[in-house]
Amino acid sequence: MKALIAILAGLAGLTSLSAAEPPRYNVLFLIADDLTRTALSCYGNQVCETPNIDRIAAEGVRFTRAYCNATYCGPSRASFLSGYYPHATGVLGYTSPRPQIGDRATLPQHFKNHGAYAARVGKLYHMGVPGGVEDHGGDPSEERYNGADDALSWTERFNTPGPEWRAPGDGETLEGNPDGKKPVVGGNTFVVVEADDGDLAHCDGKTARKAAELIAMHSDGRFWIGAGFVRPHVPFVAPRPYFEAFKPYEKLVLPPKLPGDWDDIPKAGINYKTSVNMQMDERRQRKAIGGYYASVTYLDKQVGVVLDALEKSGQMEETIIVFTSDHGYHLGEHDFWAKVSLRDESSGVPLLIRVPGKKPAVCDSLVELIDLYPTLSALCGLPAQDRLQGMDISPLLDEPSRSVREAAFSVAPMREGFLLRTKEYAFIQYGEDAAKGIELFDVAKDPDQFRNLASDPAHAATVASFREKMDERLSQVRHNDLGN
Ligand SMILES: [Ca+2]
Repeated sequence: MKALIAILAGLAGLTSLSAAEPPRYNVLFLIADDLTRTALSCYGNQVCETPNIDRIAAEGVRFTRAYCNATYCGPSRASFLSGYYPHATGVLGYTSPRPQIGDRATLPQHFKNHGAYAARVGKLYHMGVPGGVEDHGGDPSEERYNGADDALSWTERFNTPGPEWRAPGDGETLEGNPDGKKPVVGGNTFVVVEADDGDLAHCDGKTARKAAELIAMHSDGRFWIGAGFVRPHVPFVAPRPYFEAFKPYEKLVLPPKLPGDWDDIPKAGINYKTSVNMQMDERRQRKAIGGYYASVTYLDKQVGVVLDALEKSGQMEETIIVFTSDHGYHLGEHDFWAKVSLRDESSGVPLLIRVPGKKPAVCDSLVELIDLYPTLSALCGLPAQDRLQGMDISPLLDEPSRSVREAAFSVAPMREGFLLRTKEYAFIQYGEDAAKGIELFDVAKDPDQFRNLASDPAHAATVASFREKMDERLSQVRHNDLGN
């Protein structure tokens, strides 16, 4: 019987492949690196203006409660591109998911298998920034520039190395440099460079132009083009004019600092980068925000280049546009900086989906990046795959007031941290048995997540219920067809 089922399943597979129709739409997949939604004007930022990203928001659906499935590059990208949670594949670091998924198709590969031209420009899977994208000369197609890429996902792929922290200009190392004697350095370090050269000198300018060129070249057939930008990941490098709006840096406002803020945070919940361990005084903190915003406005300009190319190609009404980031970022909230943290600034992501013919809307449903694979497949009429762990959230595009998930689930493997985020609460535990601490925030009353209610007896039942739900969620995630 089993054999018969296998044969029938095999035949069904063959039929669907032989009857493969090209996808109904093109997909233009735009992804930033380390971009918190709080930095975008379409999400309410009053200082950092992002008119091009806002264009997508104005014509598409803007998700206010979208969460990544892991709060740093490697596992987040491996997850939403493969369609499996980090604890399903075990990809918790900076590697490709290919060894774990075998010959199963990734998101772009599914489109490729159904007749689309699938291209990567820049960073889609993990690439070290700046280390992996620094231009050391030679041909950009050399293997050393591919990072933790997955060749099977693409018809073609293009790397766009740039000068990064070595860009000529005015640079300053803000992190670990209290006496100001350290020169500008590489690595995952807070460095600001007000660069002399223009847009095209840097990675994202090259990524935008290459993506624009590919759109023009492939306007007569279906495509899935991913443009992966590296800003606003550190180093905060952008051409000089992008910094002007944020100067003098002294005028930038820091998030509120509460005395004793860390007293109710478990040790594992203190982020890996803080104002304290980075030795950044308030001048440096303000400049870090200015450098980040300059990087975001530079990124926004490059997004505009790609959108203009799409418009010019005449494909706007045949193309789905997605804009997102691999995870969010702290800009000094609780004196935390960067990613990894499971609080909203770091686990929340911008998510904009524009589908031709659908009305612009704002959607407050909880959604996850892992939902993108089944959703884009459904929108383009490609076969659904039961094995995928995300949900098809395309019904939300027609009925944005609906809600499809009770909770979003995200992880910070570096901290053994796990998040369940409902509309009412953020529940975070450290360790699979929560032995390293728990945080519970009433996000309706305390959106900035200042009061940890985990040890409040009045919330004991809520904590117990979340503990159970977390165990269930992890068990569901590990129940899959990968056999890991
Ligand atoms: Ca990242």
